[in-house]
Amino acid sequence: MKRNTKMMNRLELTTRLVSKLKNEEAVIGGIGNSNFDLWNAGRRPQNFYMLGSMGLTAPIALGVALAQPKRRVFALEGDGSILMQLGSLATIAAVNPRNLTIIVWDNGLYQITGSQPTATAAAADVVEIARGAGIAQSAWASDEEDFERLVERALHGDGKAPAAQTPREPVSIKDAFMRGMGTKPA
Ligand SMILES: Cc1ncc(C[n+]2csc(CCOP(=O)(O)OP(=O)(O)O)c2C)c(N)n1
Repeated sequence: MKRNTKMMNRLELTTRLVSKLKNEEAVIGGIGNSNFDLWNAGRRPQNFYMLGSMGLTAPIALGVALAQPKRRVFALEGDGSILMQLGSLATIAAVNPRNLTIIVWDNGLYQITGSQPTATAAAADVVEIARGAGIAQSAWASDEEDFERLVERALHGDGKAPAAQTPREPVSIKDAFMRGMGTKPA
């Protein structure tokens, strides 16, 4: 299913995430904009500002999550960076740490180096890739409220994959029903 999300502001979402962290959760900021937005969302001793290497945010976060299983850990990564290290998704799925959440800011760009398009601007779907790697709870955030709902789930859920939920995609739900009713061409 093609994603159906609204364009959102990365700094605003980072700020919404950080404002929900009340238990010294760790946040690993990826290279570039993910990092700068984390910095600007307010300094916390539990923030790790990973500078330099694309794709290392999720592996570092995995290490923190395994070392401190009682602490919730968030990785903030750009789409270009996660695309460079897709194998880490399969490793994370295999290890299956219940306390780790990876947030990918998918702008379809290598923005910080000149806004060259990434593969997600063409055909790749990061959420489908993550699901295929075995991370069953992967989901698109369709808007800011949906993002907060997913953060709450990460903070208060038990990390187990939920039973299938209706995707929050009003237009595709309506279109599918209309096709089922024969009032819209297949
Ligand atoms: C292994 C590696 N290759 C290339 C670079 C140069 N580089 C730094 S940031 C960046 C683009 C990052 O794109 P993305 O992760 O999508 O984040 P955005 O800039 O869109 O926020 C590139 C190519 C690097 N730092 N490390």
